[in-house]
Amino acid sequence: ELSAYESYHGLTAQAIQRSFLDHLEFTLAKDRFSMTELDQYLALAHAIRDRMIERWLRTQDAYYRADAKRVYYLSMEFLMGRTLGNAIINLNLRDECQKALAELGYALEAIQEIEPDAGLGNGGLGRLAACFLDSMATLALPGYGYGIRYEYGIFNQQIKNGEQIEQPDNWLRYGNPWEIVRPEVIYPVHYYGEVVEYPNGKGKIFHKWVKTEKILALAYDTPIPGYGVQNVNTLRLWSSKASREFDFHHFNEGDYISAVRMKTESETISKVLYPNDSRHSGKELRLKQEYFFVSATLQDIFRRYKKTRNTFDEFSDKVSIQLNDTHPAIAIAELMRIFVDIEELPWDKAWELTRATVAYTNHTVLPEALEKWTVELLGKVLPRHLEIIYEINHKFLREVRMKYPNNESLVERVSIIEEPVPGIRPKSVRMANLAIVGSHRVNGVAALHTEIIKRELFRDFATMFPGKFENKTNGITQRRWLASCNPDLASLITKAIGDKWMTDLYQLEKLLPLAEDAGFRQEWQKIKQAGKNLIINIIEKGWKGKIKIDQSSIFDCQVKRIHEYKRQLLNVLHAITLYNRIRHQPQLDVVPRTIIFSGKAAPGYRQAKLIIQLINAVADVINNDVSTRDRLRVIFLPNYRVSLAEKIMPGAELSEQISTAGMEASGTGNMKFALNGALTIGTLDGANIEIAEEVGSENIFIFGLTVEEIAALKPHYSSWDYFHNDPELNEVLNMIGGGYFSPLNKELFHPILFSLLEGGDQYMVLADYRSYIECQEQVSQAYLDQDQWTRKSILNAAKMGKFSSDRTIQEYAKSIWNVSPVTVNMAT
Ligand code: DL6
Repeated sequence: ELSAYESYHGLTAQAIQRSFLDHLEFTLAKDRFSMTELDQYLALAHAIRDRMIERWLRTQDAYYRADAKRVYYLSMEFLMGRTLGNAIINLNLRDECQKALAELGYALEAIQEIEPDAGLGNGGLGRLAACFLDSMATLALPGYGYGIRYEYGIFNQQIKNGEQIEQPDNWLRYGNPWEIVRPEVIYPVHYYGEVVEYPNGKGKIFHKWVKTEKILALAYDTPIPGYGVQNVNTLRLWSSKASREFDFHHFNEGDYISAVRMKTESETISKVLYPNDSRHSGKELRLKQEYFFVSATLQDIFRRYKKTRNTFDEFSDKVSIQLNDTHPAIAIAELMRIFVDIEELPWDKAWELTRATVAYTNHTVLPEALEKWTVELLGKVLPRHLEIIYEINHKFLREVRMKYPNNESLVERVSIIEEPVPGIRPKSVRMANLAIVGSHRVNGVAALHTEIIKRELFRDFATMFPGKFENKTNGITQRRWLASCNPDLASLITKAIGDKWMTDLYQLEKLLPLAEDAGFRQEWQKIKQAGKNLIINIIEKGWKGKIKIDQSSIFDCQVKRIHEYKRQLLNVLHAITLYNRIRHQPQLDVVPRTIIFSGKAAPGYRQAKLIIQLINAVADVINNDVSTRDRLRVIFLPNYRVSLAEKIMPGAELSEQISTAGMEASGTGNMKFALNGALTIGTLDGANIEIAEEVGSENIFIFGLTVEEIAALKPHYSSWDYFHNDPELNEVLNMIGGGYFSPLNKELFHPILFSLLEGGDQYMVLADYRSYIECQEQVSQAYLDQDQWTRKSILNAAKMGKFSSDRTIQEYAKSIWNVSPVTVNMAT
């Protein structure tokens, strides 16, 4: 018999089984006859959660007792995916869980499939935040994630007649066993109203923000277990609630219906994630969301700081705030408002503390993604913040003018306020400029990207503040992206070199000599094949057995958001080129390929949605052509999400990273693929460059124009020349334009052709076409030598040490945050 303590805390199969059965009965009120699959998942989730609670409590206590400096990672997005499998890995409970469940006749893998993804993000930026949380906990750093508990995450994508249809993602429908609501952690957040000035009696003017509309932010906490340590950190997400005062006021006036309506409206703030990954929406609700979580988070940070301090002198020694892009940049104005208006600190002191506390990460150079709020909207929703921003700008520009006299064009460029141009653009606040001026560090997310922001996007600032700009190349957590998603490969690796790679990914270099070991290659190859078979199962299930996939074909994968700069179109042009080659020469000896796409388009991005339609239309023609389909398949897997990515990575052989050079800030999918042994075909863009440096040019397929070549070509680039001079390309484009893939609507894809030709081909697709096709020929040739391919596959994984998010976080901790680990000891 187990003690009560054991059944909550025990790490043996027996204790986990006891806990599972207890939760089934007492938490879910089910028995083994009435329970559903959902109940199995929930019971196991609760059993695993129990095993984190004591560590979680101890962690908070340890940070408090160490009087540690905390890092607050503020992000509008946390793309967490599923939690169960990851928690089991980080608690090192996989074998015991499997055993506990097997005895009851259940399979862990099947139970994991029940969990819905927490899709509270769009793509790279949100997933990076999730990987960072895992690394902070594993490195025992006192780090907190702060964001929004969206009721609806990223939409579910369905494909109907080749088109993307968006369905709401009601992920909380069956409850979320990982979160704990904190009814006592609730803060008011204010909007609208006006600012009044009043003298403080000592000759100073104070500002008060009055007549506001108030809503409440309620905290929900999710535990973030580290691996190999006792630390369990916290992700705190805010949910909006109508305030009580607000309710009573309207209810008492007797207008019951409008009181209920207003209550619901105030609860819409945390209702839904904006599904744009790279376009600023400019909507009032989005601004309210940004301020909502920033305001609640800063109140929480101040509450925690004030528990141990009664002056603000040490604020920046105890608090570090990282802004994940400019989405939380209003925090700079809010910090100033708290310091100056509420805590009554002198402006200069407040400004010094704010700048020493805040740091900003830029994730994109696309101009359409840079946030600008019109002065009109910001002034309406946050009138005091607008005044503060004006004041920050006024003082900043005064310094600029002093340092760089008679340079009004510089002043215009660096100003936080963008002046209006009648009929063209309204007067606006440039959030990136605010973030740069108000931070002590600004970082890009890969070496090239950081160079580009220093040289181009933020050139003036980089000249003004040379020490402020740094690179922090992105990373991914090997716990999720190898140990959890590819357990067979992980155990082969561990068998060969031990398990230290779980916390020190550079250990994978020990695999290098094994690439020369035929037996090891064979085992590696066997596991890759099993990964491919898993993808085949997904495809065959999705197409109800109507599509057969050749298990020896190259699994060529491009999975990421659909965007013109990521150039899924280039990949489609290659698919059609291969198709034509086989059609024209039926006896041609080609290396069979399965080209797999997956990804969502922003619902309002018409061209991206049309690209999805084109992929599906091309897939339809190719997959139904009996003369080619044994050698070429094109597949679009619907509803790309973290849990689908986890199934694709193990079986992928070729990783498509083919963005226009200079446009992909970093990419992180590129790292996940390579870690799982895929070879990359890519441009010299983002982190691809650093991947190439690590794996060596003979183990990666690089093609296309470089950033410098693009800059040189752009001024006189004519995509028509490529169209006229390359017969294969010409044929492909004529097919798309002539309705070959859309016989019922021959003009359907004209906008795509237009963008590539009349439109000027902004993303240089045609300029890179020939180089890409030739590079793909090298891929096919290389694939013929399976043994050599496997060698390269092992080398790729072995060289991924640099791309652990543990390395990235260590760099942030050292050179931006100045935080140290705090060990949590369960024995004391
Ligand atoms: O830094 C994470 C991730 C990069 O890897 C991608 O290259 C980049 O496109 C992405 N950026 C965004 C858009 N952000 N904004 N704003 O998701 O960030």
